[in-house]
Amino acid sequence: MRSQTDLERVLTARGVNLDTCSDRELMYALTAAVRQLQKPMDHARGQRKLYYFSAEFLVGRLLRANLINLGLLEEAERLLAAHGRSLAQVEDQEPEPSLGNGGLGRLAACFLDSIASLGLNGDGVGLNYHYGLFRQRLDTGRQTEEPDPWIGPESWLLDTGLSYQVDFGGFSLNARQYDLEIPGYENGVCNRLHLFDVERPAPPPAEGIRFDKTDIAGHLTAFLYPDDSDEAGRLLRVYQQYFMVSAGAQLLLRELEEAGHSLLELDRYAVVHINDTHPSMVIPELLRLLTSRGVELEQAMDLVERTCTYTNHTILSEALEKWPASYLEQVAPQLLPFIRALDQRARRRSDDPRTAIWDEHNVIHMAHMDIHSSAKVNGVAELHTEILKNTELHPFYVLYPEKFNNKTNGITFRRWLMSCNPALAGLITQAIGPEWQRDAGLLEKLLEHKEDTALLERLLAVKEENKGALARWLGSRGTEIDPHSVLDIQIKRLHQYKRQQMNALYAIWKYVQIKEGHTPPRPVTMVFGAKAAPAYTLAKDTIHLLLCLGKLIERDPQVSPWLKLVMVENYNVSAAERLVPACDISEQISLASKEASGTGNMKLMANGAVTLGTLDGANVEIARLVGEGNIYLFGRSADEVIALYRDNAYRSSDYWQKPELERLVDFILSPELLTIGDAGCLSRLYKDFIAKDYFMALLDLEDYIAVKERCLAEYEDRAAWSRKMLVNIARSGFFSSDRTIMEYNRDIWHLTPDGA
Ligand code: CBF
Repeated sequence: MRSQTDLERVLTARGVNLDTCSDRELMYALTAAVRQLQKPMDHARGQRKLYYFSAEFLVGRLLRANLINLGLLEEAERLLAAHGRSLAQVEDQEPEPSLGNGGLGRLAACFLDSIASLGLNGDGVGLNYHYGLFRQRLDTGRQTEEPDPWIGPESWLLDTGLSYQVDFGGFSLNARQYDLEIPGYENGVCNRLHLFDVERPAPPPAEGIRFDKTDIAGHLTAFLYPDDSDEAGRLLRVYQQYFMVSAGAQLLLRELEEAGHSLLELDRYAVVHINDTHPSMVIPELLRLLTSRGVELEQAMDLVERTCTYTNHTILSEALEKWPASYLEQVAPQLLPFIRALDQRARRRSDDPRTAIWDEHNVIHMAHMDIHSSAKVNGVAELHTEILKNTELHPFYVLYPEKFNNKTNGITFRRWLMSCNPALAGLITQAIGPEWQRDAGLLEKLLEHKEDTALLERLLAVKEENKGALARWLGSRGTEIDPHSVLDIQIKRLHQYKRQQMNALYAIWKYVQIKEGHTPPRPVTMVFGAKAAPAYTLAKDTIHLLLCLGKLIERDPQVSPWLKLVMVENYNVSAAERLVPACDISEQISLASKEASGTGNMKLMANGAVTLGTLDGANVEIARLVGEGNIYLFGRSADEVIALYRDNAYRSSDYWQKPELERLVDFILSPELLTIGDAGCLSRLYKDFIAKDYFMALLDLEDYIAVKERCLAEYEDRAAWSRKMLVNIARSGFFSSDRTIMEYNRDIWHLTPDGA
């Protein structure tokens, strides 16, 4: 008789009937069973430990990912199949934790996976947002926002029963600690993501995402990035940040003391990683806690500087947070003397006012505090780090050259290839063996197969299968696409620097071309997935334009057989897992110098998409790795763009005056579009194009159209294209987050892996 597997035993013991329970019941039962089988292994005692503080952890669904890391995936699939069930259907019931916005949060999630998989002792520290960023709806022709609840009766969250008191100006709240377990890849390690929450969260808002932003006790953990267009919203963000870092710092010191270490050994046993500026207040909070326990202030400042490390993820000033001192006076007045002391120390080190923490307008610069008080500061791609050193943070680089270093981002291939694209993963394993699953660098071996026509044909066939699967999934959501068309995909947050608006102008160009009889060699499907921040009007207008264009094209019998424009509603990790394997052309078209790195570019290349992009962020490294013939580059360089800003030399109207461009921009206000769309939204966008265009879409538009057309034409040489796909997959291994984390550890954190 067949013996029961671990999973089966646990499910049977829990009384689960695999034949009769619903998919949802089965999902909850599997969640509970996996949690039970996830035996946390304690790291060796006395080890240095990393605390990765981040406002976002976009972990995605966890069932399949955890099954893979625990080595239980095949067992689960076999077991379910024996009862006529499929894991794919079951996991569709799993709500996706809404704990992040975009690249920043997904990077943090990939990093936690890699930290555990490399056997490193490192936990995440964040907040338990109940309704996430928001759930996006597009059914009214524009974006509307709703709460995105994800915490169910049997979620992955463990209530630790621990809590920490956080004192705000005038009142206190308890931060309750919930944990998500993060198993490493087949190594028995299980780290944690600590998510702090208020004791009595308010129910979801009655309508949309509007709620009383002054009700801190109820709403502190309701939403990620609450609307900050008014002061109450900005203050709420500061409350959130202080709540997260105060609880996290208390947890750290408790663990340090429980391990028997003295506070003076903080830097020896702990690393506090500050992921972007949201957790920056951990610096003065640690100073406050250390001095309240008897450590001298100067000594505490030295200790904290040796303990903290900081990553900068953007040069956009809107994301380099600065808070009026008056906000901190209200939220956490106890921090102000420590921030003042840090500022005075910074001023003793440099008399350059550009490096001040507390400026003459009574504004506190979080990134400045991070740089002065961290042992290391890094950017997230080579170009980005160079821009930080030479331009944006130059005065700091002059002061602390030894602190600055680059750590090019990465992605976990376990989720972004093995899990989301099993057909491609299987094909790769057939060709080069399974070792790449532990070391993505070994994907390079695929280069030996560049002339292997059978493999190249299989590669094309796998892509077709994945496009078919995407078409079925979109079809089940009411959107039909042609799986045999070229899939041209732009999936990322909606922001003007990412230039979805430039891609919209391409769609207009293509529409006009087809109307004039220039049909493409095969149909093209342009797919967008993007959320716009609720208060970012032009971003929402861009979504509106894209939706209008989608409708216009669909209604036109002359154009619709050749062109389709689709916006995937509520783009999130689960949607990305469907889109990434199916993509032919990966749109990475930000204005050079503005995208710090990008990570979607890495996921898409690893799945055999070919990049169409500017020399921005990690695209620069992709281009170097794959070589000229395997990427489509266009647009001005970062140096040219930086010079244009410096000299205030860009006038979008100069470009708009070119008849070919004027025609495209003016189409936004054409009768065809105005009968579909909202005149207010469309004219706002139109005016922005001609009077401002801050992110210079018109600057690169002609080149973009020309190169995209060349890319579509070359797609028709299927044999040559399949070789490009192969080279992209083979060279993507560099972008494994395991490599990134090994570099962080080698140069920044210095943790000892288990078993070393
Ligand atoms: O480093 C991770 C990502 O972070 C951002 O998303 C961010 O929020 N600052 C950047 O925009 C990306 O370029 C970067 O890849």
